[in-house]
Amino acid sequence: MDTLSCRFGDPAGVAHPLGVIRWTTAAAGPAIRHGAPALDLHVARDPGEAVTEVWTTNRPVTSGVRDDIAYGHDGRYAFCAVSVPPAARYAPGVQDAYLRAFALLGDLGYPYVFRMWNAVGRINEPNADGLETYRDFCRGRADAFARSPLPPGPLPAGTGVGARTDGVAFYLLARREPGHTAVENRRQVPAYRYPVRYGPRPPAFARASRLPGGPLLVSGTASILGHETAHAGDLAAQCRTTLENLAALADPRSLRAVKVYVRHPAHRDPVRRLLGGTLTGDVAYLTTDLCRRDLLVEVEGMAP
Ligand code: 3EB
Repeated sequence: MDTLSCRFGDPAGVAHPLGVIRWTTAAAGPAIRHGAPALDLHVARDPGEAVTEVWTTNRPVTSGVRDDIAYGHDGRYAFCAVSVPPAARYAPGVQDAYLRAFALLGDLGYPYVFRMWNAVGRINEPNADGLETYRDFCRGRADAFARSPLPPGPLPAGTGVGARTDGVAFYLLARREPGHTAVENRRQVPAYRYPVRYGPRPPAFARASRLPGGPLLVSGTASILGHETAHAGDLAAQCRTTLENLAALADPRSLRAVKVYVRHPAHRDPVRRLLGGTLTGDVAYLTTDLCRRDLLVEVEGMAP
C-alpha cells in the first residue's frame, strides 16, 4: 500500500502534511507554515479560483528550510519547494536553484526525484535575448539535470505552466529508494527528444512516473501528437486529443488529484463541460498560460 497521497482543500487537521501548495492570487516564497513546507504560486485570477494542494503521507514529517528551500520528509518521501527571482535570463538562476534542490535532497537522503511542477512567469514572452522564457527555463533545467550530483535515474514526470508573477517557482517529490520508472507516451515524442525548433535544450521530463507498487503520476498532458501541437485554435479538439493522450497512459476516468490548466478565462466553463464527464475524481480548474502559445489546455493527475 503506497502511502503518498494528494488532496485539495484546507490542510488544517491533516495528520502528516508533506507539502502544501496554494495555487492562489499572489506568489509567496517557500516557507514553513503550520509546520508544513509551503509554497504559494500566483496562478488564480480571483480568490474563488484558488486551490490548495496538500501532499500527505501516513508517517510523521520532519520539515525545515535550508538554503532558501522549504522541505519535508518522512523516511520514504521528500518534498521541496524553491523559488527563483525574476531575471532578464532565467537559465542561470533556474540551473542554480535546481542544483541547490538536488544537493539538499541528496543530503537529506532522498536522491530519487520522481515528480516536479514548475510555474514560470512571462512563460510565452521573450527574455532579454529574445528567447522565449519557457525555452530559457528549459535550458537552465536541462543543464541542472546534466550536472546533477544525484545518482542516475529516470527523469521525473513534470508539469510546466505559466504564472501571473515574474520569476519561477517549482516543487519536487523524491524518494529515498530507487525503483520508480519513467513512462513515455507512444502517441508523443519524448519531450527530452523534441527537435531544436522548440528551443536550445529540450524539456527534461517524462510523460509519467510509476512508483514501485504504487500510483502512476501523470505529467501535464496537452494536445501534442508526435512533437507538434494538434488542433491549434480548436478547444474541443484539444480537449479530445488531451483525453486520448491521457488514455494512452491511464484510464482518464480513474485519475484523481486532477489539475486542469486552461489558458483563457473564457474557456474555463467550456473545458469543464468538455472534460467534466470523463474526469470525475477530484478536479481543480486553474486559468494560466501554458508552455506553447497554441496550447489551450493541459491536464495532470494520479492513477489510481
Ligand atoms: C508538452 O507536452 C506540454 O516543461 O515540465 C507538459 C508537462 C509540458 C511538463 C515541463 C511541459 C512540461 O511539451 C508542456
